[in-house]
Amino acid sequence: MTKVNIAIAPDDNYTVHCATVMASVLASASVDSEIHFFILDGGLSEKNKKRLGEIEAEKTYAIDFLKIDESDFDGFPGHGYISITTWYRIKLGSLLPTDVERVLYLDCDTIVKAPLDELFEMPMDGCVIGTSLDCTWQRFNKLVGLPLDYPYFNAGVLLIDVGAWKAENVEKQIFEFLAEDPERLKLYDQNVLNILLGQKKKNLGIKWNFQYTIPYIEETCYDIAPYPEEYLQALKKPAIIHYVGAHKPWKKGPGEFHIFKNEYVKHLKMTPWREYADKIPQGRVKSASFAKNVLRAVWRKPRLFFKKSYWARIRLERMTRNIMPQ
Ligand SMILES: [Mn+2]
Repeated sequence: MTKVNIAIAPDDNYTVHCATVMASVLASASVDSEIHFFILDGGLSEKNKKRLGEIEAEKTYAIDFLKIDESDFDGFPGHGYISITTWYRIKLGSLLPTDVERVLYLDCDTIVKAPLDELFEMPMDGCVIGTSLDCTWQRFNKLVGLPLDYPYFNAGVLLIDVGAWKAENVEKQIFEFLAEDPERLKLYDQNVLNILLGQKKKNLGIKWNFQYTIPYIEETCYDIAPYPEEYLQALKKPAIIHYVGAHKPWKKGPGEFHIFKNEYVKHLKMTPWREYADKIPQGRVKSASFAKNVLRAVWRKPRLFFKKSYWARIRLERMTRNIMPQ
C-alpha cells in the first residue's frame, strides 16, 4: 500500500479547479495506493469544503483541511492570474500531521494522468524536493540573476520530503530571506525556492510537470535544445499536465485551443461542479495555414519578430505537429 499525499491550495474561486485536479488524481490512481488530500485553507466556504468531499470516483479518498493563518502572509503580493494562495505551500512543513513523510503539492491548473506511486517510492537521494524544469527556465534565470545554465524548476508540481524540509529549516529560511529585504516579495515563492533550494532538488523529468504553451500566441517556450527527445516523449504521454500561463483551458481566448483542453473538461465532469462544463467556451480550431498563423501572431505583437524564443517556439511547433495526441 503506497501512501499518496497531495496538497492543493485553492481559494473559493478555484475550488472548482481544485476538485478537477483531485478527480484526475483519483481517476489515475493505482489499486494499491491510499489517497489523502490536504487542502490549504485560507478561508474556504463551508459549502465548497463539503463539495470537495463529493467527487465521483471508484477510488475512495481522505481529505483534511489545513487552516492557514492569513496573518502569516500579511502584505504578500498576488499578481495578475497568480493568487496569494501560491504562498501557502511554504507552510506545508509545519501544517501537515507529523506522520506525513512525503507530500506532492499540485497547482490548481494541473491534471494528473498517471499513478503517483512512483513519486512516493523513489529514493530522494538526500534532496529536499523533487521538481521538473520550468518551460521558460532561461528567461527566469536572467530575471532572478541565476547562472544561465542553472536548471530552473517550476514550482507548480513540488514533491516535498517533509522530514528533510523540516531538518533543513526551509520554512524559517524562506521567511528570513524575505524579511531581510521586502523587495524580495516581488520574486514570488517560485523564484525564492529556486534561490534557496536550487542545489537540493531532484530532477523528476519533464513528463511530471508538462507545460504546454499555446502555439503562435505565447512567445515563451521550452528551451528544449538540451532535451528534445525527452520533450517529445512527455508530449506523447505526460504524467502531469500543467496549464501554465494566463491562457487556461476553462477561459475564453487562446486557452480554448489548448491541446490538452479535453483532459480538463473530462475530469471537471467527475466533480460536483460538472454543470460548469457546459459553460466552457468551445474553441473552434482555426485551420489557417502555418504561415498565416505566424503572420497573424507577429502582426498582433510585432516585437515577436525579434525574439529568438518565439522562433524556437515555432520550430518546436513544427516538430511536434505530427505527434499531437488529438
Ligand atoms: Mn500553475
